[in-house]
Amino acid sequence: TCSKSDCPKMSNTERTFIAIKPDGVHRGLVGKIIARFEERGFKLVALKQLTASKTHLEVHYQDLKDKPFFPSLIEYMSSGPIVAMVWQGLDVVKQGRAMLGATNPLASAPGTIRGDFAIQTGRNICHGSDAVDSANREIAHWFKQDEINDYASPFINSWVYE
Ligand code: IDP
Ligand code: MG
Repeated sequence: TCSKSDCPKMSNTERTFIAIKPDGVHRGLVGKIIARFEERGFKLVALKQLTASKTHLEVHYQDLKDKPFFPSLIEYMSSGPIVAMVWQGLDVVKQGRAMLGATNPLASAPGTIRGDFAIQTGRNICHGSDAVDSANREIAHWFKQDEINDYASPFINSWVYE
């Protein structure tokens, strides 16, 4: 037996909210971004395309409402369709952030999504939750309970985790 923090079998139920922003959709990067999470071994448990309302985005980005870029951020994020996803797996919140790269693509390492596909912060193509608490809040904000698929994946359980 092991405790949640050191036991992959017990802690691989962590979930994060990942979104492909309107620029990522327009630029045809949906497949490439999904592929990185699939190839890593994370499990896709929810996915939909939607154009988000400004009100919905103002709640999503509530912590940034006093920033000077907030109005342009809401404009950008509501300008076209977003692909919203929930990915599940061991340490997926932190790993997802690492796979995305830094907020400013110019500071993102090659090999990260932003480091490979983006240049400016205001067009950084993807979103990822920054902590387990915010992930849970964001998942509940973007998905209804019955849009999340709680399915067993024996292949992942045996061949991604030991
Ligand atoms: P994150 O997306 O890496 O978590 P946050 O600081 O939470 O970064 O900011 C949310 C989003 O707001 C960023 O991904 C980016 O699209 C936008 N943003 C953040 N800082 C700036 C800025 O200085 N100028 C323009 N847009 C910004
Ligand atoms: Mg953030």
